[in-house]
Amino acid sequence: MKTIYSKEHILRDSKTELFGGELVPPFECPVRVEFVIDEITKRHFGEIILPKRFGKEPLLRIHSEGYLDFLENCWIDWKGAGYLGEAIATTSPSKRLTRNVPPREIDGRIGYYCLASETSISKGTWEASYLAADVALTGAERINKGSASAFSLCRPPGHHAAADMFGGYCFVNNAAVSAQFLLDNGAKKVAILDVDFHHGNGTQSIFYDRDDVMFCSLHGDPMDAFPYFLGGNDELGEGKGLGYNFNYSMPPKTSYTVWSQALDIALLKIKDYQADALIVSLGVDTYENDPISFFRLQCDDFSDYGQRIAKLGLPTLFVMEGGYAVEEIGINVVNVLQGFEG
Ligand code: Q9C
Ligand code: ZN
Repeated sequence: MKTIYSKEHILRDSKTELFGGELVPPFECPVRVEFVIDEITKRHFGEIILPKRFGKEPLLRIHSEGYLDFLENCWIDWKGAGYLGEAIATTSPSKRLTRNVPPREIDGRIGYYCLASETSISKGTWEASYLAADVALTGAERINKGSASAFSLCRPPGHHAAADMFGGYCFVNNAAVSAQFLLDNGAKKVAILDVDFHHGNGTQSIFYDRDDVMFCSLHGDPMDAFPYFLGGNDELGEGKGLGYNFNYSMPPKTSYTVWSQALDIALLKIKDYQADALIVSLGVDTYENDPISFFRLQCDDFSDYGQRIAKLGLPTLFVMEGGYAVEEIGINVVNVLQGFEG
């Protein structure tokens, strides 16, 4: 399997994350993908190739123009306001602040487009996010041209990003952009399997009323885990999307025995759906030693579930999402990919 990677992910190098009332160095940091590249190299796991550039059109199929303009200009506008730190939203539309108009002023704009204020916007964030989408699209194009599989080593991640909202370390929804690209280039149905520890709220919301993308997510129960306000098992889709969204939320300390039972049920849904291609939102923050998550998967379990996914026999694009135990992130990611290849 080929890996698509650009070292320019380093353009996303924010210094701050709002965590426990402090500004700390972000969990979503550049060394994450360097550890993955090191492991791919060490284990001779296939070629590493550069992304092509696809322009903004594929992003505009998923995200609103106003949102992409905001991402592109946020850092400039923030500096222009004379602020000294990184761009952080301090207020957002909410239950009883419902005026649905993007404000002119940057504090208002960033709040309008923000779903969680742990994530700071810094110089280079837009450039890296745009490039991460190209990494994903390059993988999707290979799948479209007949490859059995590809690994898009995206950074920053994407599954929390909605049509017009960033947060949870995500800006552009790489998996959603890839799914739409496959549909726009001949696929009739695409399934997205999200195995990141966190619910893929962005991906769910983007495809919630559609039947041409099935979304299945395994994640920490939103009663206990970010993103808190979406991801319940009773969210099944709406309109013609009803019956094409499935959430499998699980409690703290969930073991692989329980997690893999949920996976098997999700894989059955995907099998019955008869998709033309599968996209795996691959977060390895389900690992037992992940610093911000609470499942208990061990390194070998990642190989095992890679194998189970392969049994679907679908052309499969793996898109990198979360995983913050940086020492083991490479091992766990390559275990999934190697398990898949058998
Ligand atoms: N105390 C991804 O894995 N912070 N994003 C949670 C919990 C946000 C994770 C704070 C976690 C976002 C792509
Ligand atoms: Zn995650």
